[in-house]
Amino acid sequence: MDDLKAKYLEQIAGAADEAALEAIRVAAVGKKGEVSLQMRQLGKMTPEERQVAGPALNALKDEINAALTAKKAGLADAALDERLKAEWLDVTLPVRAGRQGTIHPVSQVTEEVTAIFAEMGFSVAQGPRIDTDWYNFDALNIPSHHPARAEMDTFYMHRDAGDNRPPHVLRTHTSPVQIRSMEAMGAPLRIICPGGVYRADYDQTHTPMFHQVEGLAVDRDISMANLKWVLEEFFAAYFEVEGVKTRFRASHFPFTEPSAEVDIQCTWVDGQLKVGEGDGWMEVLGSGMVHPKVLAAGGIDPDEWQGFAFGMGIDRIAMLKYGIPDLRAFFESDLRWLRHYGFSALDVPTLRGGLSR
Ligand code: 2U9
Repeated sequence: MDDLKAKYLEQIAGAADEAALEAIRVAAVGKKGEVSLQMRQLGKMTPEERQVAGPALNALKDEINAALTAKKAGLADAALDERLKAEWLDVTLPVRAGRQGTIHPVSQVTEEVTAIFAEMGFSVAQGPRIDTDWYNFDALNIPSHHPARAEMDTFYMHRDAGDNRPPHVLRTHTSPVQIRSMEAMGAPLRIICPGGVYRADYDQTHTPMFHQVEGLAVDRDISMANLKWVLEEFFAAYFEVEGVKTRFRASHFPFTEPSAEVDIQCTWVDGQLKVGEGDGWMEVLGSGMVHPKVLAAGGIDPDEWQGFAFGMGIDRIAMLKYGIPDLRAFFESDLRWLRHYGFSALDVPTLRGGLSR
């Protein structure tokens, strides 16, 4: 037994890497290793012999295992030291000209939208991207077998058999954030919720992750007229024009009643979009008065309060304003694209200083 111990401890001490260490482990204490085979002989011994050999073999096994663990940690430390010596970076170097990063159009437009709505008294609310199906669907008046669930191409999180937690999804819209905000803050309320959302869809105009901004205003006597004014103010500020007419077309969403799809006035000049001019219309968002059941789900009494809500695609309004042709390029991290369409980090959008330069 002393020979075995000396042999393996020496081998462990000399192991050059994790693979060599694993080979030693298998040869010594693996299922068919030398120490394990010795242990199998215990059954053939007399009880007296076994009383001596049993504990000694166990102690030997423990000692070898401890040496293996210690050596493994030592090898990992040494490997890290090697990397730290080889890979280093001088953070005091000056930035190379032309090598500054840019602000992504999605971030830029999120800042612009935030600045405009802040002026109208809306604050920004955020929430988790993984949420329960209750917050994403039920609370928004989309029960289990509602066709809207199937239409949303939802990504469901994996669940192990026997996991009793409620089903979780990647949020398909930012609406669950509004439910959480109503629960946390109650009425009156004025918020916008910008952020990434997920739907299993991929083609020229759809990516599995995209960005939305939704808005919610709850008060005692809020109406569609307030919604129309807020949206027209928003579009004029966002597209940096004097005024924008809107056209409300009756529609249907489970979470609003009545509901409207909203078009903005526009025209095309030499292949360029001009918002707020001409007699063309372009659909840009969905909206409506919050359904009483949805207010109630957020803990707000629908007999006392009412509100409007709207939702639009941030990526889409970014494409419209900045003439970006392909949505998929937004998420490809192509440096040439980012340099071309990106914004300076120093030009923070404000209403007075200018939204975009
Ligand atoms: C609560 C109550 C109501 C948000 C709304 C829409 C209409 C809508 C789409 C626009 C383009 C999503 O990005 S898109 O595909 N959204 O049409 N969203 S009303 O309504 C809410 C939200 C939260 C509590």
